[in-house]
Amino acid sequence: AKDGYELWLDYRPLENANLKTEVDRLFSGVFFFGQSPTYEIIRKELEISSQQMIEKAPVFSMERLAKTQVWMGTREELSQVLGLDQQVQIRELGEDGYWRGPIDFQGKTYYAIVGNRPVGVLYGVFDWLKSIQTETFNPKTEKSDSPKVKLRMLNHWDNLDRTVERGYAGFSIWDWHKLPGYIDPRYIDYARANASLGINAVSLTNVNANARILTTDFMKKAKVLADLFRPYGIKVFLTARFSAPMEIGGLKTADPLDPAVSEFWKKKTDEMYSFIPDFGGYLVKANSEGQPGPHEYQRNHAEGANVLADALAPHGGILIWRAFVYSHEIDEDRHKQANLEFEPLDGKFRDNVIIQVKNGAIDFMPREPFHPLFGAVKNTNLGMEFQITQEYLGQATQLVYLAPMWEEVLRSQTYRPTPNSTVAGIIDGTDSGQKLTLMAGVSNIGTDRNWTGHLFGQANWFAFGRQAWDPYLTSAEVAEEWIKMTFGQKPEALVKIKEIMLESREAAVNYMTPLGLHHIMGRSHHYGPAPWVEGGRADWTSLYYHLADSLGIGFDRTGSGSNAIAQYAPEIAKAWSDPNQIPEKYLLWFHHLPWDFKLKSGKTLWEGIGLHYDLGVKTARKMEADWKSLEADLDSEQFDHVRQLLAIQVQEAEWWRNACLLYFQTFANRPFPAEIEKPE
Ligand code: GCW
Repeated sequence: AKDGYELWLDYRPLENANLKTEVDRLFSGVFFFGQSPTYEIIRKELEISSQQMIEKAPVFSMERLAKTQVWMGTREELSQVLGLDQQVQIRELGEDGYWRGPIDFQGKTYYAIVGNRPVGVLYGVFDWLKSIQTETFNPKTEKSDSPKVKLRMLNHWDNLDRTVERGYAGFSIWDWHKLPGYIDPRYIDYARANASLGINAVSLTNVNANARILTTDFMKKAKVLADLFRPYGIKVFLTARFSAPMEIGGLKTADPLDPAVSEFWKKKTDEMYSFIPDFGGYLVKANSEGQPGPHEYQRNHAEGANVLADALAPHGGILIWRAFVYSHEIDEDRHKQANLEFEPLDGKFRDNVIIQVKNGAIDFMPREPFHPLFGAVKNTNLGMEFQITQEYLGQATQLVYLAPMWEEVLRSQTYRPTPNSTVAGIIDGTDSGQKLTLMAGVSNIGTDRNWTGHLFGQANWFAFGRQAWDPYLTSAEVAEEWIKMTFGQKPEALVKIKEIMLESREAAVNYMTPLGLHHIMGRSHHYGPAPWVEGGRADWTSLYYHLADSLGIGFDRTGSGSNAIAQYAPEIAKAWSDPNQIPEKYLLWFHHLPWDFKLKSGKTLWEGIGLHYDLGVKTARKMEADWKSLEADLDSEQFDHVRQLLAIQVQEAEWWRNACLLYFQTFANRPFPAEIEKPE
């Protein structure tokens, strides 16, 4: 039975006889043109995969020609056997790209996997193995690929005591207590999984950072992980607490313009690089939700970020500064705060700074319009922050495939800097022109045997990596790859599982927050519905967001309200200000409307809300029924795991629908539409 530990690298025995013969032949003679720790890793991956797929060890040939079937190496290493055109073509694939395909040489055809660096070869090998796993491999065709985003990064919100903020899959996999002496084999499997997707950077620690992360003892621990990850092409980043100069540096201030403070950051950073010569850099959350930052000293975000950026620059390090800033002390729509603080600073950040922006302006809701910072600045590097862990999307009990949500955000048209610009084009540099590009995902990984709690959480880790590599992939093609690699090749299972995945996110939006509703989850834990929550900080209550009363519902962010809509390009601001023109999925995000407002369907707003919640529940039930129909096709342990969780998901969907509709009815004072199941 399968417990999910192997992730998508669960190389199943090949059933297709032709493919098996072909793989057998190729694995019988693999030759490396050079030497590199990364090639050792490739050898190990071929050993694991070959044993499992064809029940044989691969043969690593010692001679370039006679016994060899497959050539591996960099463009330079293979230069004698590559044609000139091919060399040019491969060079253009850049640092992380790869080419794989047949090469004719002295009357024999070899299969070659070539990169510009060993890590490119590694990516090529993983892609090759994937093509075998998904039965799409053809030794006669060539394929080349290269990532569109430079930093493809996981952010762990892991605390030093191994608790994980918003983690639903057990504890942190980083065992700081036993480091640096003890290496958990899981670290290696983690690196393999990431490298198989092209993820090349990880921030190990929570953005709500502990200053101890920057102490010498801790650096020694982090160094062990950095050394382990290096041959996989993965760089380590750490979170820096802005007040560290006081907490661990003995200073009286953390004022970024104080010379002693910049000296602290310089020394600390030099020390870090003495342990980790290719250290990635720092990730900082400042002046947000009570975290310390430059505002304490009347300095702005640029002044705060630049002091750390200057310490990193001589080493080639990068400073990632988050745009998730808001404070209840500012009497403004929370939606507006990031733009209010960052737009005036455009051009003031150092070149090695990236501002990491959440996909939407509020907080990882089931659906948000794209963040208005994308497109609003011209001379600032912007990176994307997605949340893989399902804080607001059912946590670890619900199957919600997030790729359609990310796809929706990435394809959103920003109209700036050019009329055709999209969010993807801004973060990958094609529209923005920025060279330093980043996509980060808040990890859903923990100590659970299957890593992510819910087996389908693995699909979100997988999809994040794939979309970070190529933001233009469709969620459907990514789902298909993952399904085949996880469940095998049964066509009926493939079709049904794909359907379940592709409808899951819209289902969650429907039974949680349809028509632009947002942030009506339970206070602080964010699990389950609680549209009635009040008290405490205004912007942490549900009432702040839905504003239901006897007349209507929704947050007016148009000119008659907070006017957050004006932070978007004029094309958007104009169209979306009209409740009859705005896409209905964003309706109540921007408009406060009467309960009898007419929707495109001809139904009233009140009826529409009821129908959406009800549809969400019905879709959840359909997902459960479809899954149950696959019992004979699936591994029993995997089947049962997901079956039980889907039963919980159906209950939770009903809970959401019933709670929200009964609560909103106390304001709307109208009967439920006749076609829906009555909430109770
Ligand atoms: O989504 C909110 C979470 C906090 C988190 C914060 C952030 C790390 O509820 O737990 O803190 O966002 O992104 O900084």
